Amino acid sequence: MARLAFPRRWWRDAVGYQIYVRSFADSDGDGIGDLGGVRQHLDHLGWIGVDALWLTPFYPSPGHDHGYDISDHCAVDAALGTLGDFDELVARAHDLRLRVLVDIVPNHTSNEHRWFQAALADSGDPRRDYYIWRDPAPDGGPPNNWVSNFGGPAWTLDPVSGQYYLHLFLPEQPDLNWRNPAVRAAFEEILRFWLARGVDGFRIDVAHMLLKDRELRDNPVAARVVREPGTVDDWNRFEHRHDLDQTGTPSLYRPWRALADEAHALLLGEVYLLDAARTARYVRHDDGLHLTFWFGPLVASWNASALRASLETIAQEGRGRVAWTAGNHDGSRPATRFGGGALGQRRALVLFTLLAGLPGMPFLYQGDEIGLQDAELSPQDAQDPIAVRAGEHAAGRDVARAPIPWRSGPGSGFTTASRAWLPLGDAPAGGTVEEQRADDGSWLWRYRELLHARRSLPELEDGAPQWIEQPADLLAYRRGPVLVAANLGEQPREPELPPGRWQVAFSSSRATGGPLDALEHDSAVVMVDRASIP
Ligand code: TEU
Repeated sequence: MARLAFPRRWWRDAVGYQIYVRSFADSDGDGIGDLGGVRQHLDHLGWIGVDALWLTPFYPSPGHDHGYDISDHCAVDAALGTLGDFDELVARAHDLRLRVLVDIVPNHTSNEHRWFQAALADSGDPRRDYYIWRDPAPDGGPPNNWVSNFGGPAWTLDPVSGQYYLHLFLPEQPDLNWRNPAVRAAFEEILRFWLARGVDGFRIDVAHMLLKDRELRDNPVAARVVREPGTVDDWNRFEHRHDLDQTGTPSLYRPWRALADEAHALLLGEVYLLDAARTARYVRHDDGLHLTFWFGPLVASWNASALRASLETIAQEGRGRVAWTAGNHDGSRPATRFGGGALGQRRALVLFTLLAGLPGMPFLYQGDEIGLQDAELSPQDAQDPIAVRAGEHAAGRDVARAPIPWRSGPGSGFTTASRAWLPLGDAPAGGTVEEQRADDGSWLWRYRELLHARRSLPELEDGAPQWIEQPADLLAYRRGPVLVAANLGEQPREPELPPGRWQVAFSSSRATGGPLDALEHDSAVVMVDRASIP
């Protein structure tokens, strides 16, 4: 597969876009989004002005965690297409100068993966040691107190061998043993496979979780038990001292980095730690990951000083090696989190404007560019294992996974099937991509204007942004001749601007071009100092 002649570090000025493949577009009428559907809608991404797309897992999978339980890393799930479809998608994306990132899931496999099947069949098989097995505790129970991210114990008994295996997610997602060199070698092969097919990088699932404490010591209890064990709250009852973010984990990526650098490919980690210093360890060294996601904005409340604190520390620690995101397929959408309706949509754009000016790579999650809100789903529609297994409808992640409303009418332009895998819901009037594209006052146009303004900014240094003290509810930072300011309050307010001839290059709420008097409530601007530009 031909590779685009990219300059090194193509992601320095790039904007990413996350595609949850099952819900983006269905090209074969089975109600499930697929690779063909992605290919057919690439022009949408080019039009908005993104540079790279990240495809969530499309590999063969029994689907217990919708693709994050992989049974073959080097193939395409029949419901989502073929390797030929993947090649066509990459070729078409490259024609449009869009880079393609694929999701790599190294923490665990599906229990149906041939490695785990071999491990189950014969405890003397070398692949037994690809996973983490332990004898029961003296009372016959699990070997330690670790719990699964999705609730319940992190250990399941294999009755045949009498040993437990570890799974920090579902029992159908056994954790790999990254202390085994054969596992490391196997993943280098997987990377080589996709690099040879022309991918431009990898988003690495739970990149901080691969190594576990050698002695599998108990985790300290962090909070009192408020609910019965077995709920999704189990995870938060512990301090995760021994089951994740172990000392050697960042350096596991050294050989990956060598492979990626040779191909000018990006390594982007999902390091969900919410601690800036610990997160930055994964990108601090030139043999680590290139970028890490920062999830502070996903848990932030609508408060200027709290938001600034979350962005400031990681921008400092991460030194430009940060991927910024306001939403993804694992939680509530920003427009809903920040109040819902038009107010929530306004705020989501403010947040994205703030993220888009920081050093690093901003990512949009599909649908956020049209101001999509959480889908309203009834418990019987639930698909997410968190909702289905634990009966935790409220905690389910389906709300952000509903299919994209491309246009009005049956199937919403997503599918020709009579039912989609998750209900389509009714897009509010003017809410579809087609309608918004025809209306230059729409959210879609504003996101596009932001990305186009960003592209036309003068070249910016990677150094940490300089935060400028502001009146309450406002926040602002400067990167040389560029300044981003936001008003999170309910009243219009004038921001404090440093000396300069500041002009508005983008406004989340009004026309651009002139100077700035006051920032409307829940609005943000990108400004350029004309005095400092030749
Ligand atoms: O998510 C990892 C994950 O569960 C955390 O980031 C989670 O959001 C955090 O701990 C808050 O509780 C990734 C995928 O994005 C997700 O879809 C998968 O289910 C999971 O890994 C397992 O592969």
